[in-house]
Amino acid sequence: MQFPAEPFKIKVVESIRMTTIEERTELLKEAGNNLFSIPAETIFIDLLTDSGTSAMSDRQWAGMMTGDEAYAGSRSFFKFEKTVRDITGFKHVIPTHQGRVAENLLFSLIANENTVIPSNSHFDTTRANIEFHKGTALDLVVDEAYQPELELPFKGNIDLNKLKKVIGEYGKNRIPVCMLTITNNSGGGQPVSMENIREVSKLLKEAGIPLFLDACRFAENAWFIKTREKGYESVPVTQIARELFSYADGCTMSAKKDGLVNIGGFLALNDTELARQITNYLILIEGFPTYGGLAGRDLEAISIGLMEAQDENYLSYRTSQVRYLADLLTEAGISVIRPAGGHAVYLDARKFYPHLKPEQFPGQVLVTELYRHFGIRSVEVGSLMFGKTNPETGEMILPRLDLVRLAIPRRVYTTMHMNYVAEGLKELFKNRAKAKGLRISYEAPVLRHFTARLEEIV
Ligand code: P71
Repeated sequence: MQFPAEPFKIKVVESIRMTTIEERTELLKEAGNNLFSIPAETIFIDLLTDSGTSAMSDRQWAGMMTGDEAYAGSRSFFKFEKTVRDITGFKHVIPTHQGRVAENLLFSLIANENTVIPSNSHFDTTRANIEFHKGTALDLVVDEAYQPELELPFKGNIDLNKLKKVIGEYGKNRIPVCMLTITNNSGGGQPVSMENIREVSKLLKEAGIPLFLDACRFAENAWFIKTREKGYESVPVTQIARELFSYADGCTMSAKKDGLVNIGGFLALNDTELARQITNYLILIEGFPTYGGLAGRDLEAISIGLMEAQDENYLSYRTSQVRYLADLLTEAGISVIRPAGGHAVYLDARKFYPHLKPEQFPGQVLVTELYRHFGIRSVEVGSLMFGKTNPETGEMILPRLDLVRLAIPRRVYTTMHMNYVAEGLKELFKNRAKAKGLRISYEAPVLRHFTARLEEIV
């Protein structure tokens, strides 16, 4: 079926409230047109992120009640450890309170000023953790990833020729690990094929370099392999997941995505000596190795969530819901990254507002207008997030694309909510010529998009 209905019924509900356009206009003014500074209560549909925003199941909530809160040796930890081992096949399982701590632990031990760490595309927090330790993070995704409208099944793949070149140039001594982000969040939530993972693993094995997966959205990636890659049509997703992990030596994971929980993560790996060192550091910064910054009940909810995320009825619905929204927009002539990603729809804001220059933040204009008129929150992934102002000339250094991400929380919104979002965007698109550009009135020296203030250019 093309658009399966939600494979769940709703047992608990949380009211959402529609504010008035006047209220939202006032709130935007107070927030300096920055949606990170808007109270979530005034948002009707929140598509800021799919991270930590999932609805947990009745079984997960039941697990929360039976979690074992023992400081050491908690029963919930052993269940969590067994689940992660069953899914990934990795020997050592180290719980963390979210994904970036797993990255911090890993790169604290293996990254330094001599190291170069390639990936298809590093996520922001991964890149930041590598660069914090003075390492170099390289994005080697296939060139097709930079062509938004090109419809290909695996635009998250790493370019094997680029990787070969990097291995030839730096070698094993300077490359402590190669990463693959599945799915590739920074590149539009696009999946990596099994063939690509297999080939990368082969290349790296020959060079003696370990492969780590940034596995936040491994289940969505496995589903795309099942539905798009030849030979996997009738292989169960659990088996596909197991196979893709089998080509790697370890993974970092934010369970806030395909763990279907509101907090949690882990690092899993085969290298016993590295695991020992990481565990010692874990005790210093997170907690004892059988809870790692989480409560026993969180470990219980993650164990259940990781399995539910691999349920094929759920994955079919999940990816179809995202595609459904992308298709409605495409039909209306609105440019989005094709094909739809696993967790989000990415709008091309320069195409949406062709009369605005990239210096006028077309993505942020779209984000503010979507909130002002329809109470929908999205996030800009473009000139505001990645652009930089040259401190000497005042000139802006701009990224290749101005995107707006509509990230869909898991099991939270219905198809009717998706229709509402599409209708809102169509309305904005009709009136697009009226939109005015923005300029920055305050920016912090780093990660400016979180706290920047912007004003309308009149
Ligand atoms: C997303 C997030 C959450 C986020 C994080 C930082 C700034 C803005 C939004 C988090 C990821 C991710 C990948 C591929 C690691 C993390 C960090 N994504 N890898 O997309 O997508 O995980 O948040 O649990 O620390 O909105 P963490």
